Order: sequence, then C-alpha cells, then structure tokens
Amino acid sequence: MKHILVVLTFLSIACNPVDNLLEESLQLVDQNATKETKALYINLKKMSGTGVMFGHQDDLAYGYHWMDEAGRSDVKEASGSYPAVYGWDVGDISDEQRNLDGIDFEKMKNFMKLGYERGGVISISWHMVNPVTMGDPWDYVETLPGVLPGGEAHELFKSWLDNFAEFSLSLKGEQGELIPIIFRPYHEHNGDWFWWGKGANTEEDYIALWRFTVEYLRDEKRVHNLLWAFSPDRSRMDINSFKEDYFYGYPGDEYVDIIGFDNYWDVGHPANETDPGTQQENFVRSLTYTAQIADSLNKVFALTETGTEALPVNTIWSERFLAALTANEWTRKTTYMLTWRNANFEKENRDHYYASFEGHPTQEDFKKFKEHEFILFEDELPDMYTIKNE
Ligand code: BMA
Repeated sequence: MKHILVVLTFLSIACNPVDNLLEESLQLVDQNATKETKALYINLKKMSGTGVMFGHQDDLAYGYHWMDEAGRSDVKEASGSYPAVYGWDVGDISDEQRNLDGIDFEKMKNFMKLGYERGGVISISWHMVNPVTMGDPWDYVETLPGVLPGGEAHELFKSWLDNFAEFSLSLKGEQGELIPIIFRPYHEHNGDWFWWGKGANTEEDYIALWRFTVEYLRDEKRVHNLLWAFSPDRSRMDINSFKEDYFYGYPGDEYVDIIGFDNYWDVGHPANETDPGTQQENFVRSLTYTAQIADSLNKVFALTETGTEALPVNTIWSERFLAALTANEWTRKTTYMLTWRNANFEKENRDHYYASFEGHPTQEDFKKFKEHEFILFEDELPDMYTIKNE
C-alpha cells in the first residue's frame, strides 16, 4: 500500500502540467534565468493558442500628436487600454543619453518599469551603430569581421554590450526583482539593410555574432533576465521555401528562445506589388509556417514586428490582422504581435505610424479588434510573472 501511494504521488507530480512546463523552461538559453523570466516564458507557452497579445513600439514615450506627456498612449486613447506588449529600442546606448529616436534612456527605464508593474511584457530591439565605421545601423558594409573577437572594433563593441548589461540589470520591479526582457538583437538579418545583414557578411559570422552576444551577456556579465528572440524578415524569405529560408543565420536551438519574424511585407508594404488577396494568403502562410517551426522546436512563436505604415485601410485591423491571426490552429499560436512606432508628426514631419490613435479613421475597427476575445491588451492579461498551479 505504501508503495502504491509513493508511486501515485510520484505519478501525480510527474504528470502535473506545471511541472512539465517548468522542465521545458530548463531548455531556455539561460538555465539560470530568473524566476520571473522563466515564468514569463512558461506563461507565453500557456497562452499560445488561447490569445494574441497586442504590442506597440515606444508607446508611452510619444505619439502621433504628443511628446513626453505622462500617462499618454495612442493605443490607450484609441482603444481604452494600454498595449499588452511594449517594444523599446536601445539604439545609441553606445554613447548617447538618448536612443536613436530621441528617447532619454533614464525615461525609457521608467516606462519599462511602469509597463511591467501594470502587468505588460517588455521587448527590446537594438538598432546598433556600426562599431567599425561608426555609421548608423543602416551602414550596410561588411562589418562582422571587425566586431568579432580579434577584430579592430571588438573592444568597443564589447563596451556597448557592457552598457546594455548595466541597463538590463538596473531594470527592477517593486520587490527588487529583475524585469524580464524579450531581447531581439540583430533583427531582420536576412535583409540587405543593416550592417549585420546578409550579403555584406557571411552567415557563419552572423551566427558567431549572435552566440558571442549570448555568451558574453549571460556568462560574463551575468544578465539573467533575457529571453532571446530570433527575427528574420519575411520579405527576404520565399513563401514557397519559407521553412528552409527561415533558418538563414539561425544560431542553434540552445541560443534561441522565441521563434519570431518581422512581417510588413504581406500587410501592404508599398514595395510589394502582389495583389491584396494574395498578400493576405501569404500572411497566413508565413504565420502558419513560423508557428510550425516553433512547434517542432518546442519554442514560443511571435510576430515580432508588423504593421502597415499610416493605416491606409479603415478596416485593416479586422480584415488583415485579426483575420490572419485567427485563420487556423497554427496562426492562433502567435503569442504576440508588435506594431511599430507612431512617429511624432510635428517632430518628424512624416506619416510614419502603425497603431491607431484617437480620431484616426481606423479607430472604430481598432476598438472592435481590441474587443475581440482572441486579442489581448493590457487590461485583459493574466499574470505573466508567476507560475500558477492549476
Ligand atoms: C525604423 C524607423 C526609423 C527608426 C528606427 C528605429 O523602422 O521607424 O525612423 O529610427 O526604426 O526605431
């Protein structure tokens, strides 16, 4: 009898879904990830298939018609809630007080804390200055040999990673816990526009860059609040060979937590001449294929960047985004979609925005999108930072 009890207890522990998930979290890039970081990953996994979080870049820092006004958010003003995911970019953390779009880094930290305290998820990308030429991130020339160990700019590059390590380790919640970050460096690397991009560099060097960054931040700088997101660009993947193309530059399963991709291409990119119907079909296919890749690797899937500049179609949220995200059981596995920033019109003097703002002709549709049961904004989020026994 005693033996049976022991066996039964053992079985109930072994079969507990939370324990299984915990075990999976041991497959993270960082085995020593903080408790909250592991919890975030597990909760993303649990969420997959049940709802998609809506995200927006730079949401709290400025909007189409405002700058630097505490509490404001174009997304909130248009929909009633803050976004569930907040994207930020640490471009220029190298040697500036402000990022490449003018956000003061100290303020950015506070915005991250605010978002986290409200239950939101924080993601960071890095439009990094070219460490060899000191040109901007779009200085597309062969750069990686100079950045990797032994290269002339390696020490400088490392000092920027030091800045990032310090920044990440200073992000703390009320209890002093580190704020988990979805870190998405060297994105769209299969494109021919960034200095880390395909064509200017070898694939081998890109992989070495990614692995170096993981090992340096995790093992030397002991940054343990990062989930690592990989995000090639859809425009440089052929829809018919997507599952092979996806893996250009893939650093290996031990170096990636989140299988993502950026897709502006299939949602009305001006350079895409394909008709809207085919674009929509391709949008669904690209989401499906990426979700299947993530599933085969037992990883989380996200649409790490998307959007249509200046929202030219009034029903774009329901007809393009919602329709694709709910198209099939695979697209439904998307954990979040991140729309790009709403550049301030007065400052930048151009229509460069991706989320609806109050009074925009897409606002009604954006509200409907928000109200859809499958779409999650901040006011509908479960606790993403604790692991619950169910
Ligand atoms: C690009 C544009 C740029 C911006 C950069 C980094 O897509 O929005 O204006 O500087 O992202 O945020």
